[in-house]
Amino acid sequence: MIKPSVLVTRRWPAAVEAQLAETYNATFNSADVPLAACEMRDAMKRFDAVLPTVTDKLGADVFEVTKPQAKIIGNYGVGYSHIDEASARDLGLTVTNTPDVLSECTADIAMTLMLMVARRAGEGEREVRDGRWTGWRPTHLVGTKVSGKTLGIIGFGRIGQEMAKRAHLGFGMKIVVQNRSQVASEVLDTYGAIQVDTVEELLPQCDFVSLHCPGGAANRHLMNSARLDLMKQDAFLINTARGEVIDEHALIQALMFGTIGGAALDVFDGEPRIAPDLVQCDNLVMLPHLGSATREAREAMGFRVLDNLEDFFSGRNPRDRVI
Ligand code: 8YV
Repeated sequence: MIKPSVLVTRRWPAAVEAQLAETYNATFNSADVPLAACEMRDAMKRFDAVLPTVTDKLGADVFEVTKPQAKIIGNYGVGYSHIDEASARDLGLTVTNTPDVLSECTADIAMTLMLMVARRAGEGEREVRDGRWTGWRPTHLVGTKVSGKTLGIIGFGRIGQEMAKRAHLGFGMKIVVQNRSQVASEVLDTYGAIQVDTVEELLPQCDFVSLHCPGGAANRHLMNSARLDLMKQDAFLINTARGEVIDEHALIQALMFGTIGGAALDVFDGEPRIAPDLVQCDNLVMLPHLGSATREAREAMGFRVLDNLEDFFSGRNPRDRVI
């Protein structure tokens, strides 16, 4: 039997690449440089499966192919707002993602960010490294207590729930959630959470707000200046979802004028480009999209793509089909 051809657009963990090479006629991107749109379009014509990541923009232009060879896009990652859904549907492509296997690690990074910004860990680290630390004093880098506070979670899917588990069971936090559909009461009860209908209702109640909703057009600038104004003046905003969910210009204003306490971001609009003014904000923690960056999660994500490919090429509906 001829092995299907697959294009892997970035370097993946070695164990997964080895399995891909054994099972498929696999082409790897040994330079690990993101493909240009024209190369991606070319890939749609030449490979049975294309395996992209968040760094590949699969906009409508990439799908302007009359007879694509590609039948499946096996995305490495749970979020897929970088793939133009309408065009993929028009071409009859199957698109899969990698949920579950990164939920715990992404929630761990959201907790890391929440603790870092509240306890001023980024500022402290910069101070120590710069040789500016003059010693202990009662008024030095005094932050905000996290334990027992109220955490608002926007988007209560798998990652949002892992965040609630850590915050509620580990830190005794009260949990308020906003989600586009009603969450089952037994799920809410597990985390002592209450659900509110709107983001407007959630924001004024919370000491911390963590974003766990999908990106894409529907949630672009969900946190805009009007909503940032609804946050408490000493509240913190955490984003491990997608950069576009926050209007960064409005966030910069809020941070600079101190209308919120601070923010912590793992994702950025137009990343890896960072808006220069963000860098000026001391009450901001920034990480370079590390949500799923553990050996365990990254391998599991790769093997989950392999599971989806196996289903697809055996004529079954892939378990993580999203389109
Ligand atoms: C991934 C993520 O590493 O899975 C996601 O949606 O945001 C990341 O944690 C990245 O998307 C890889 O494609």
